[in-house]
Amino acid sequence: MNAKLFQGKRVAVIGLGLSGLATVRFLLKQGVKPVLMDTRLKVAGLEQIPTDKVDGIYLGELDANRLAHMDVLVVSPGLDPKHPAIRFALAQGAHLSGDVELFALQNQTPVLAITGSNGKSTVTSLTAHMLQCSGLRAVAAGNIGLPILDALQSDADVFVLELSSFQLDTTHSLQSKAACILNVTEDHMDRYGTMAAYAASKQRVYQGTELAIYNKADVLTTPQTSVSSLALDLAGSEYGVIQHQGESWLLVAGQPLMPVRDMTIVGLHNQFNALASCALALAAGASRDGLVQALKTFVSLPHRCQLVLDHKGVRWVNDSKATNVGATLAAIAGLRAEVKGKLILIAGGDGKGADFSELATVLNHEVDHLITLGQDGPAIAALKAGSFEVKDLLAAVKTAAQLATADDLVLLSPACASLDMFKNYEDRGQQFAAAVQKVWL
Ligand code: UMA
Ligand code: ADP
Repeated sequence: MNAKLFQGKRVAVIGLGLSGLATVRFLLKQGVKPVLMDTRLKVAGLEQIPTDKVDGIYLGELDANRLAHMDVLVVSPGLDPKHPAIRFALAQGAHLSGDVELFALQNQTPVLAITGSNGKSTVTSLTAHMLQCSGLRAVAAGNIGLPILDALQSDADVFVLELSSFQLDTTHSLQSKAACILNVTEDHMDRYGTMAAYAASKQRVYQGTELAIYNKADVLTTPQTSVSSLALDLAGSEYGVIQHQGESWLLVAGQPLMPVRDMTIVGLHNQFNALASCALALAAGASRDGLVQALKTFVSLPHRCQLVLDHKGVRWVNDSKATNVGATLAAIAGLRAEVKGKLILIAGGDGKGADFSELATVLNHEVDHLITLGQDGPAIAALKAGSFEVKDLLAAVKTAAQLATADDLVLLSPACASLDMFKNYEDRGQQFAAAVQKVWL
């Protein structure tokens, strides 16, 4: 369905968070007068919308009958399209859409699309940086934070889009120069129920792409449809990490690019992220010099294995963005080798229905002390004898401070979402940094 065809249709925007409000602004510009709905009774930012320009604002439980009168439902990523009222309306013939779909119908600029359970934001921002270092106007948007329909207003040569499975579920028409699934490990089981359903959602990123870039070591990322593809693997012969001039180098498009030690990001998972970013950026016209310059100057994103304090020989690391088991495993694998003393892990929060048993081996062999908090803290604590269960983050930091001595590293890498106790993962990371300053300085 073309965006123009929305004119004259009854359109509901369901969910009025960042992407919902951007959708409303976009529709108003298109001359569409949407109905606005949100299941929450209070929504920040709603006051920016002129009430006379919309066809009603309904807060609180969704009314199935009202929805059933709509032609198009633009559903926010945070709201499950399997909500009974939405399902009812779809069964009556309403069309399901989302902000990325509206973007896709309108956009004329080349797109790179990135998804995966972990590494999306790093690869999205690094790829955009590579394109910028190559002299192109690249704009990073989507799940990374800038609503995709706000990005559409920018004067860009390339859009680098971070797409969540939630966004992909309502996207049908996206065309891209290249699309990448970095990895698929368990996440969002409260929405999908099975890994097969979650992986199928991720696969949607390959629809309409000219090049599917995937992770050879992760079968769930392999394209399930016939499309030109590029498999990435640290040991690959086109893209990989090789020994060259006596040290490890990134191999990119069959040629050595630069020594790994010259990159600002560290850890094996980040070597993979670097290769994926190179492949994506080259597909959108980046130069090899641009790749090198970007990898030498990229500033890591906050809340991802970020050192917040190194004092009295103890390092405190904020990995609040580790909101699933795979991310926490990657953080421990990336950091353990460089910890001379004990590794003290703070974990727990809202597990989104995850099975934590995959953490057990690492908790028992790599982690010296485990401190847990939050709704699913007890399930994680049960995996390691002698764990400390605490009531909040300040208590977790105080407990870690009692256990820590010189050469130790205290890692907040929760393997869980933050929403049971915090506004979001940034809030959790900031509260951790503040507690560390208070307790350890
Ligand atoms: N919500 C309701 N009722 C509603 C609508 C939403 O209770 O009617 C709740 C949701 O359950 C959620 C919260 O409100 O807890 C926000 O949901 P939303 O759909 O309004 O979200 P936005 O503010 O539009 O932000 C979304 C993405 N959020 C989600 O997908 C949950 C942001 O990704 C993204 O940066 C933003 O659009 C701009 O594109 C955040 C995220 O947590 C970082 N993403 C998940 C993740 O990375 O794991 C998928
Ligand atoms: P996302 O946007 O997918 O949440 P981020 O780039 O923000 O990903 O990284 C979140 C966390 O995931 C990081 O703190 C790190 O622990 C882990 N991580 C990053 N890249 C990878 C990867 N390629 N494979 C596994 N884990 C990763």
